[in-house]
Formats: sequence, structure tokens, C-alpha cells
Amino acid sequence: FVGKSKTGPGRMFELMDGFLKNDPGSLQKDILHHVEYTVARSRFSFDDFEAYQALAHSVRDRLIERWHDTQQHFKKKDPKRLYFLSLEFLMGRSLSNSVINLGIRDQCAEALSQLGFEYEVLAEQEGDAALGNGGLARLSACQMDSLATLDYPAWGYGLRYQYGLFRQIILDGFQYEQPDYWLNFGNPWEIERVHVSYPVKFYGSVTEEVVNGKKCNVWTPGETVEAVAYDNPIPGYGTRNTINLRLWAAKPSDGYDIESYNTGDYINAIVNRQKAEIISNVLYPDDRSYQGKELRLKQQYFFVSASLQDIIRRFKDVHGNFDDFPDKVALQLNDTHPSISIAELMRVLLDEEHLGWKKSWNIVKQVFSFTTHTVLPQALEKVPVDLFQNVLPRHLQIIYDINFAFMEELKKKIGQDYSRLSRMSIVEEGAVKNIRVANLSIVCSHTVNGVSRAHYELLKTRVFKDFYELWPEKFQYKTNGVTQRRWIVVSNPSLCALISKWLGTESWIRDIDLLAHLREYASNSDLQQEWMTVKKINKMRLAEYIETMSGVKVSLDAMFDVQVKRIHEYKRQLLNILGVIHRYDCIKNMGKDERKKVVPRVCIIGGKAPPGYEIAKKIIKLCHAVAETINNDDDVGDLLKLVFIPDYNVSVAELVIPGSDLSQHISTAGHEASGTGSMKFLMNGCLLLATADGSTNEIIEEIGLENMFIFGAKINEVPALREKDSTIKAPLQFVRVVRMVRDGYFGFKDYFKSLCDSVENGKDFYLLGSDFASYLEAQAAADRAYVDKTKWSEMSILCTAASAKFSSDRTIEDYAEETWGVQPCKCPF
Ligand code: GPQ
Repeated sequence: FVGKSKTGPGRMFELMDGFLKNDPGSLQKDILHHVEYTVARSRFSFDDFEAYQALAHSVRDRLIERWHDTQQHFKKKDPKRLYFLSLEFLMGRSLSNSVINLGIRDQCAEALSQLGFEYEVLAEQEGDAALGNGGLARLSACQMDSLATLDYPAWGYGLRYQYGLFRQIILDGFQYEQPDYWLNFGNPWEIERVHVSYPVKFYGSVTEEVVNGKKCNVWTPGETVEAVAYDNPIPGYGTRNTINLRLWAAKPSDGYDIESYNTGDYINAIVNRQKAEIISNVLYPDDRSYQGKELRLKQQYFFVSASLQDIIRRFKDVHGNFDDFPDKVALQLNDTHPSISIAELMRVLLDEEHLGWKKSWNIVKQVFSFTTHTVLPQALEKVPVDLFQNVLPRHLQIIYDINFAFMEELKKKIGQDYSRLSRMSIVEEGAVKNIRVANLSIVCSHTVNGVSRAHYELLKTRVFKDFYELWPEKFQYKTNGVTQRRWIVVSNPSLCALISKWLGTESWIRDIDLLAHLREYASNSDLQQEWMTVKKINKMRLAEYIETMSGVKVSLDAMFDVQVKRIHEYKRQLLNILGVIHRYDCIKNMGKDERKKVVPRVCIIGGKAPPGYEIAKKIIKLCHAVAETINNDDDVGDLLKLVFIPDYNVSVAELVIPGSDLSQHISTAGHEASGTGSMKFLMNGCLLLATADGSTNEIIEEIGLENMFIFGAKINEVPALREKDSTIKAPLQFVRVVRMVRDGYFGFKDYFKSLCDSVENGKDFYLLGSDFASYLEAQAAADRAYVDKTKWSEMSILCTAASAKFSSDRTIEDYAEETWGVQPCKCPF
């Protein structure tokens, strides 16, 4: 930056007065500047929210500097870039995370305190960015943090929904959904790029034409919508690298419809243009059940088309032809949601770049990698062919051509095995013809990843068995991970300080393997005492929150037992509630002396039910009905409380997880692809009560069965148990607690009938009955362990020490090396 020209970057830099400074005094000046000129409030009078806005803008300025330098550096080096395509990113709040990653938290706190504000109070002013549903979306967010921290030249691409995931309102114990118009109060973390915009086309028809003496398919689209970029800087920790999450918003296109103007229908013409914005209006709240809706397909194509135009433009800025494309571009498909990008890239190379089929296909099959996040068949997307034909006629043709070539190749390998051919075909035949998006993704990607080892085994042996047998080398797994920056440093500052004190360094925040050294002190009574003090502080925060949200006073001496995640039958929140009823029933039947031995519990459940999922909504109501009975029973008092935490989201998780003693991950074995909540609890020294499902198997390897409470059928036992289910009887305790619900002990007898039916009379698909006895045993073991405070604190320390493997830093390094082939590209400070 030491240019000599008066107008060159050097002079510019001088005028800027160099980079922004991070001492409290400079921060204070910047904050006041933003109060006055950005927020436009007088410096004599501004409230907490306005102070938050000014602080956020001061932090954003620092992000922008780093973001510019990073992009400049990437441009200069032109490394292979990773493009992470995802329809969902669950970022939560940005302020607290940014100040940690920029290393300016304490300076900000000091600057604010001199101005009469408290940093923590301001951080609470920020609403969540909830552009995603659950685990899948939060995983994208954790991975972006790791990509930035590890200096990878990566971009995230997604949709800028105006309405994020609905807010959950509980009235009389029932869930209601309220729109989350999150942009209401502005969003200082995004930068609108009015000049970065691309037309995205839909509908229309395809005709065969001769262009330059060659037969071509020409798509004449029927609608054009403009995609405008909104950039969200993602800072790395302990590095200058700040990468970009580019989200697209739909705007009416500049081209106008002459027809309607000619008819003089000016008002309607404008109204119709406005309809374009619908595409990016709202996030679909039902993950795991694909509905085949037109709007969903349009959302998918919209963000994919804009992203690819952007990626190809960036590539072409530097490269004259497409030969190097696979060496410079890695496209990661986060589940099948962005998979239409396969057909889109093929279309661009064929119809716009005129590379011919062979060359185009050769490029396409080298750039895509696909990660699947489920084992549930209903979550595998299938798009009705009629819908496809209408919305994206040219893409459908291309998919048919890809499928034809694939079927021919397959026939050569396996012969005329028609049932296998039809199972593997991208096109599902039947009354309604469908495109199987997962099959398309597997056929066209160089790598298919599962999200845990157990998931990988299921992919190989069940879900994608045919494909595994054909291409075993394509299949891999990268066990999920979460970022310790958000899940320890941001959300549990006291634990963070304690860990750094005992390890004698803060390096573990970047180099997570160092955490394992905590093992050496796990039995040290000083550490144990300090550790449990930190837990107590976090339990206090959580108890206050519970009292404000639900009016229930809970005892800090009780074990805080938590299950927070989306409500789904396979996750078995119902098993948890039935377990609570059993505990209640036991206490009620105990004599005075027996009661003295009871370990007091606060059972905490939280999570949203997809709006159309009846049974999930009934589970929420049951939780409230049971809580009402138990919490108002003076006979039970502090021995047992049940609370439902409403509107569970990322910021609520940041409060709940550090304050938990025990957490439950109790899906029917073989149903949770990985699970990532467990990893956040583990990092925070919370013991796990879990089934041997998803990534739990790998957690067991890290920490040992003796430090966890594992129960229930194993993955390979489940199919046989299902067969047997109608003949074997569920244990008596199970029959009894279900009967209590059925008989109206907690009211709402008719309403709960179908819920009871779903686990009885041979219909217990998720095996609550057959796992019940072993669940209760695991709970009893947790009670026994909790009584021995020394033992419990040692186990808690061991949990954190064993969590290193489950950092998203490890996941991302594995992806970079084994799947994407990208190298770090560190921006000099
Ligand atoms: N997951 Cl398919 C979601 O959160 N939403 C989805 O639509 C699908 C998967 C979860 C999955 O259930 C968890 O087991 C994983 O840990 C998580 O994705 C991230 O891979």
C-alpha cells in the first residue's frame, strides 16, 4: 500500500488514516460516530438497541477491511476455491461471534463501559438470523466458521429469505407459528450489492434449431427474475481471513412486459412484477419431508443459477477457456437441495459455452461433491416430472440425457437386471413420474459423503446399496463437527477462561486437539471444584431464564436434564416424556424415607414441530400437560420439575447448553444420520444419555462407555425388533404410563388418543416400548452417578477433553484434503 501516485491506493490508504484501530478509545470514537451518522441518533441520547446498532456497525467496518484484503489476496493467488452451496444457513447472532473472532471483545466491553453501556446487554439486543431449520443448517454455519479460521479460499452461497424459520408461540400448551420477519430492524451484517445481480429464467419452451451449422436446443424462457447479492462477511479466528457468505434475494427484472403496458394496465403490470420477490420470501419449515412444490423448485434453481453465474464470471475473469475449471472450482452440494446445479452447469457449458456433451460432462463430473444428511426415505427429494417440465424444460431434457447415458453404462456392467436398473434410474416410473434428486447427485458427483461412520455404513448397506456396489470408491464419510468458537468461547466464557487457565494457553481455540490435555487434570480436586463452580454459574443463568419464560422456579441442586432439538417421532421426545411420567409415578408411590434418596431433577425439553406435523405438535402439548400436573403437585416439590422452553433457536441454545448437567440424544438407532447437538453438550462438559446412533458411536470411542449412559437397541437389532414388535409385550411400566395418558390423567384424553395409538397396539415403529426398560436403567445410572459429586465432575471434565474430534475444524480439514482438494490461502496481516 505504499503507492506514490496521488490518486493510487497508497494515497487512498493515507486518506483512510490506515486501518481502523482496536484500542478502546478508537472503538469508542467509532461507536459514537455511528450513533450520530449511521443510526442518526443524538450522541446525548441513545438507548441500548441504538448502542447495539452503532457497535455492530463499528465491528462491521473492521470486518469489511479484512474481507477486502482477503478477496484481494484470493484474486492475486487464484487458488482452487471451494463453493459451498446450501439452501439453509442457521447463523444465529453475529456480534458476539465477530468480536471473538476479531479478538476485540474485551476492548469493546471497555469502550462501552466508559460510555455507560454493558457489552452483554447490547449483545442481547440482536435477533437471530434463522435462515434454516435445524442440524443441517447449523452445520453449514459451523463449517463456514471453520473454513474462515483455517484460511480456506471458500465461498458460501444461499438464499436471503425475508422470513426465516417461524417463531414458536405456545398458548395453553399448543404450538402456534408466527412469521419471523427478521429484517424488520435492519441487518448491519449484510452488504447489499446492487451491482452484483444476475437474471434467472424460468418456464418457456425448448426448440431444436440450427446454429452455425450445428443442431442446438434453444430454451426460450417465459419469466425472468433478478437475483441480487447480499454479502455477509465471515471472519476467521486468529487470522485476517474473512470469507464471504453470498445470499441472493429476488427482485423484479428490469425487462418489462410490453404487453401489459400496452394494454394500459399500469397498476397490474407493477403488481405482477412485484410477484417475482416471492421466490426468496420464505424458508420452508418442514425439513425432512419433501412436498414437490413449485415454489421450492424455483427457490432451488434461483439460488443455484445465480451462484453459478457468479462463479463462472469469477473464473472467466482469469481463465480463457474451461480446461482448468475442475482445478479451480469445487462445488459442494449440501444435501440434494442445490443439486439442480448439476443440470444447470451442464446447460451453461452445452448451450452457452458450446463445449459439446463429452467435454461438458467431463467437467461436470469432476467438480461436484455431494453430502447427504439423512437415512429417512421421506426426506429424499423427488420432483414430479410434470412440474420439472413446466418450470425448467431444458434442464429436464439434460437430466434425461444424463440418465440415458448412465443407464446404458449400467446395462453394460450389470446386464438386464431390470429391477436394479429401475431402482437406480434417475427417473422414477409410475403413476406419477419423478426425478430422484439423490440419484442424480450420486451419478454426477465424484464423491458422496455421509455425516458419521454409522451413517456411511447405512448408506452402503441400505439407502444407496446399489450405488455403493457400483462405485464403492465414490463413498466416504466426514463425521460432523461443531465450532468451539461459538459453542465454548462465545456461549460459555467462564468455561473458556477456566480451560485456558489450566492448559496455560488459549491456543486450543484454534488447535482443538490441545483440549485432550484436560484429561491429565480430570481428577485434580482444584480443577473439579472450579469446574463445578462454572457449571453452577451457568445453571443460575438458565434457571433465571426458565423462571422468566415459564414461571417455574427450579432448584440449582437438581440435575438439569435437557433434550433440545427439532420435534420428530424418530428423535423420541415422547420416550423422554413417558420417562418423566414414570419418575413422577414412582415418587408419588414412595414413602418419606425413600423420597430422601431421590435425586432431584429438572427435565427440560425444547424444540419446534414442523407446522404440518400433527403428532409432533401433540408431543409438545403432552409435555405441557404433564408439566402442569407435576409442577403444581406440592407432594413432589423440587424432586421433579418439567419445563418446555419455547422458541428454541441458536441463541437459546447458547444459554441452555452450558447450563445442562445431562443431555439426551435418544433417537431410534439407525435414524439420526449424525446429530450435532450432542457435540455441543460434550464440549460444555455435559454428560450424555444416548442411543448408539449416528455420531454417538464415535463419541463412545473417544470417551468410553463408562463415562456415558448408553441404552437401547443397536442399529442392526432394530429391523428384527420391528418384525417382532407386535408379538413381544412392552414392559409393564411402559403400558402403565401410556395408560395414564390414555385415561386422561393429564387431561385432553381425546386429543392424546392418536399419540398413544402411535406407540401401542403393534404400531410402535420407533420402538419406544422395547427400549423403555433400558432407558429407565440408563436414567437410574445417571442418578447414581450424580450423587457422587467428585466422580461426576471428573466425568464432566472428561467430556470436554474428549470433544476435540467433534470440532468442525477437523471435519473441514478432512473435506479439504479428501474431497475438495483445496489448500489454505492465508491473507498476510
Ligand atoms: N438434518 Cl435431511 C437436518 O437437520 N435437516 C434435514 O433436512 C436433514 C438432515 C440433520 C440430520 O438429521 C442430523 O442427523 C445431522 O447431524 C445434521 O443434519 C447435519 O448433518
